[in-house]
Amino acid sequence: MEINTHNAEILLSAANKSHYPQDELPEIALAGRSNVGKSSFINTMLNRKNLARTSGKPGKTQLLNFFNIDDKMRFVDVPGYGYARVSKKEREKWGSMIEEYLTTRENLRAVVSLVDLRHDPSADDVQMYEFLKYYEIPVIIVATKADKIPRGKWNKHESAIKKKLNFDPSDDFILFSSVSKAGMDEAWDAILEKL
Ligand SMILES: Nc1nc2c(ncn2[C@@H]2O[C@H](COP(=O)(O)OP(=O)(O)OP(=O)(O)O)[C@@H](O)[C@H]2O)c(=O)[nH]1
Ligand SMILES: [Mg+2]
Repeated sequence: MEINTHNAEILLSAANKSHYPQDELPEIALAGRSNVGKSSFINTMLNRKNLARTSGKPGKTQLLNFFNIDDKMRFVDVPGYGYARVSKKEREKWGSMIEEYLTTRENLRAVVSLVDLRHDPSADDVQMYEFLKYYEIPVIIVATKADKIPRGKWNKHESAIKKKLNFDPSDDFILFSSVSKAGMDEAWDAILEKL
């Protein structure tokens, strides 16, 4: 598929199913801990500075944000998990919003699940991966902030992450940096393959 990735815009924000776009366009959702770099990933992939709003403040993204890409596909920016300063009630609301989207959305082709290359995956990261595997949702693991680790140590960090996730070798694993744009072409290849 030929996609003009420069032709992108925010389409809408949704709290539940009744707000989702009603058409057949394929969607790729971004999941990961708060602050891992989901919104930065979208901006980098679309060559935009701040289309998906990023901040140093975790918990910024509260709704499902749908981005239209050239009227051919969408990115869905999902609020991050594992942000400590939210109430139990908010966490539950978050959980049902994500679960509803991931388990019922027919447009969903794959989830890009982001983890921080520097650290072992959190319990939440492991749980997200297990959830996606359980529901047989195709997953692309993207290890972000690779610019913060010297190249010579990438392998070691990759192995540690795979081990902790109990990574299925048939899934994609991509080392990525929104700063250096490392892994961008590989990520596009993996995404286009899922559409
Ligand atoms: N060095 C470096 N910093 C990054 C990278 N990706 C994101 N960041 C920084 O990490 C912080 C969080 O990035 P966001 O993209 O807002 O993270 P998010 O996952 O969307 O966060 P929430 O919306 O809160 O869930 C920002 O300060 C980014 O500039 C990366 O690849 N390298
Ligand atoms: Mg965000």
